[in-house]
Amino acid sequence: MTLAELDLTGDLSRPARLTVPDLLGLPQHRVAVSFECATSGVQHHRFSGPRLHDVLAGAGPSFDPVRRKDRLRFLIAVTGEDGHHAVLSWAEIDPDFAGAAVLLAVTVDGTPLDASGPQLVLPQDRCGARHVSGITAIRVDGGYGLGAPVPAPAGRAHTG
Ligand SMILES: Nc1nc2c(c(=O)[nH]1)N[C@H]1C(S)=C(S)[C@@H](COP(=O)(O)O)O[C@H]1N2
Ligand SMILES: [Mo]
Repeated sequence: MTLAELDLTGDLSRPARLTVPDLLGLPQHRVAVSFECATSGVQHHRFSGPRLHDVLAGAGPSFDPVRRKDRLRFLIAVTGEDGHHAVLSWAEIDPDFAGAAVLLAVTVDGTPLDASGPQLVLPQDRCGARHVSGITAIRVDGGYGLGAPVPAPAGRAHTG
């Protein structure tokens, strides 16, 4: 069996190429979710895997950890093998902000995702559309590439 690989890139000190066995090295969480699909109605699934926040924090996002406001400009862009694409904000999964228990699932309904790749699980979403499956890339972006201003020197700004 060929292991699917996921490229974790962007504003990170430790970008990585991850497989499901790599993700099994982090604390695993289980969740049962129900979501509605516009075309197929309500779906129920059980997922397990690490928290997305744990995966990304391990890759060293390039914000100032003591300035909470510095995290607010970060987004997380998730891409599936078929090109399906969704973004989250960093604050959505940060325990100091919305703290959603988003998982990077490595099993669905007991079936390992080693070959097909991990799936995004968002227990807070009513709709299923952001549950991107077969994830091939996650990009963390602090916004400088999108024209965000460079932050004020440390010590002058409010810490948030
Ligand atoms: N890669 C990928 N993931 C995807 C989609 C997709 O088109 N491509 N569709 C989404 C939508 S619209 C829904 S409702 C759920 C469907 O999940 P299910 O197949 O388990 O019902 O997957 C989501 N994840
Ligand atoms: Mo859907």
